[in-house]
Amino acid sequence: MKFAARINSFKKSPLYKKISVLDCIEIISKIDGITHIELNYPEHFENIKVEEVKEALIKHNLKLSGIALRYDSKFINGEFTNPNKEIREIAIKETIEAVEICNKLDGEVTTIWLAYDGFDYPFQVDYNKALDYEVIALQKVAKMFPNSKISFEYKPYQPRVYSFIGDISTTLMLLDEVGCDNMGVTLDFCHMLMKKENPAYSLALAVRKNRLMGFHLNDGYKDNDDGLMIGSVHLMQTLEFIYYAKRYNYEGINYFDTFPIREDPVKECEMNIKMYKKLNEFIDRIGMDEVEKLINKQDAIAVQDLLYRVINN
Ligand SMILES: [Mn+2]
Repeated sequence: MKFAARINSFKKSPLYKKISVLDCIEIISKIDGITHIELNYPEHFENIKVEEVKEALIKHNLKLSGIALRYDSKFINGEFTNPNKEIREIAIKETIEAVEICNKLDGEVTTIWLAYDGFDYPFQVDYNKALDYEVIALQKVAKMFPNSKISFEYKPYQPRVYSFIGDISTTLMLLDEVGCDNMGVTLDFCHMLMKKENPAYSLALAVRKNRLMGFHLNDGYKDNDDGLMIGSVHLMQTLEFIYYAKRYNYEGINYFDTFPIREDPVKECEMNIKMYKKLNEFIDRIGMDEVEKLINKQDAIAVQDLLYRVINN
């Protein structure tokens, strides 16, 4: 199983004072069970060279899960849908650079989260014009790198009041329109909860359209991108999500998109890995066929008995 840690959980932790990305890689390499790290572009490449990252990964025996785009505040009015053509083009250029770096570092997937492509007021945007811009930009990037995986991470809101692409169905519709096999979807557990989606159902839909590319695992109370430890709030939905990941033979990265602020980020990440493995083992112990039989019964009491078996273990 592949488990990836979030650099900023360490870089921005009050426990560590002004540490570099290379320091973070060294700390993360000591986490029990970790296999990958993920870097943001351009954020994490401001003071270091790609070659230095490559050396650090080899030295500490870690792989790169991928590069995540972090578009800065010049895109405040939108990345691919910005009303200013020049800014739209800069967004495309930065995305291309991110895929190139991901490839240089043998990363598995470049993840696009469009923080600013959305709207806040009625009459603020022309929706279909914006979606056209979205499709054109994604096609341009995806066609340039037919052998690279590029994944779209949707989020319903924050920082915009509405995102253009804010749920699983709109994402799958968008990817259909883009029409490139190398583009998929990254499912962020908190983002799904924010949209009141049931995460396992979103996973099933992504598989149905052959677009599943990445997981961002975490937990929260639904309204906000809380970034809590996995299973801490929605235990059964996390178990169900892991069950379907197994059922559909998900072999991608399990990236913990959590925000340990008061917690030791090493212990927090280890706890996430332990929890994932424990839930995974629980399903193995019950048996995939048995869980499928349980689902086919459509019996809520039998499901509650599954929860009983989780806590009675
Ligand atoms: Mn995420």
